[in-house]
Amino acid sequence: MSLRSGTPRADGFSMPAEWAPQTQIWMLWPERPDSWRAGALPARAAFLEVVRAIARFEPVTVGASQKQFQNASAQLAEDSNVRVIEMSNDDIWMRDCGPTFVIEGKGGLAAVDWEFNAWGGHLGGAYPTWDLDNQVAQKVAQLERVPRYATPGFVLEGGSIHVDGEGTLVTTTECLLHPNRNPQLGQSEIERYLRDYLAVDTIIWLPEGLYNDETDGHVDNFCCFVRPGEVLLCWTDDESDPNYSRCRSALAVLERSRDARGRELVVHKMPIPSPIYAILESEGGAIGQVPDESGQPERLAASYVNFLIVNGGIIVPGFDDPMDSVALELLQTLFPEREVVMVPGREILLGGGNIHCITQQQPRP
Ligand code: KQY
Repeated sequence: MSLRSGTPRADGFSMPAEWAPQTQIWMLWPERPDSWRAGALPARAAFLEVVRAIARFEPVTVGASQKQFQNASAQLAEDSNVRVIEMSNDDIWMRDCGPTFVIEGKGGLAAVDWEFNAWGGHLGGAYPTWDLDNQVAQKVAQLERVPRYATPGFVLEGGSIHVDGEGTLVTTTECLLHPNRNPQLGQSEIERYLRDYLAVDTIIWLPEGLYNDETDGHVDNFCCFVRPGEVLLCWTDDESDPNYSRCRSALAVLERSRDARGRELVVHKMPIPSPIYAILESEGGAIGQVPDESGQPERLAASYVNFLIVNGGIIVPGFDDPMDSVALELLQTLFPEREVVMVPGREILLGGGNIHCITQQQPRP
């Protein structure tokens, strides 16, 4: 399919909100041994729960490496709403390496293929090479026979942006202005890419994302739109939590922002779970905390905001925490017309993200 030379905006395309009708969800099968413990078996079990939860609502396509294609196919064979395809990859983060789909009024669908550098390239990126992940968006676009807009040299991950589908985008300075993404560009030049490729008019810059997020503060782990004019923001009242000031700085920005239609934003607060640390669960059952460089156990960036909206449903990670039920109830209130399904989120969190990070929705134009 064609590589388009202009920009989506010039051709009448824009990025719809996640709650717009979808055709399917794209995912990638866990394999990488330095991301996933114990031969990736616990991660695959968690991943399968996510796939099956989504497949209750709409079709899922799972890309697996040539080595894992038969295994993934066998494990998903029972589910007629899931197809497995062979797709080389470096890891499972389809939100970030996959395409951002854009639609246009006459039924058109296209894919934006951002440059992907594994959250920082050689300046703190997660893996030494990322060329397979960087081809994922192109492959998805070709499989779906949709035109593709590429941004060679401009790095962006899908998890670093959220849109309301009515011209507003929310992101974080911590991520988009990080020198390991597009050091040659200033804020206004980065905004130009967002305006041209996603057709947004108003960009809300939160200072930071959640503490210790491996992505340098992806907004999809911290704050999202729940409908036009309303956002959901991670929240803690614990002054000793490093997220305390991050949540307040974000709230201050949101409270003085107007969206693209001139509306003030209603901010809903989503509690974060109690601190969760990386624990090494060995086969024999021994448990030990993984210390960081300073000898402290590593705090994981656990968040209920990392949920996925699907047709008729919300798929949200749970952490076996007292806040799980609070999060479920709040999401059910915010999305009364959708069924909220909580699936265990710890194993995917150990790899550095959660349900929103491992999925990419394809809107129905
Ligand atoms: O989008 C994400 N949260 C993925 C981060 C993965 C970092 C690699 N371990």
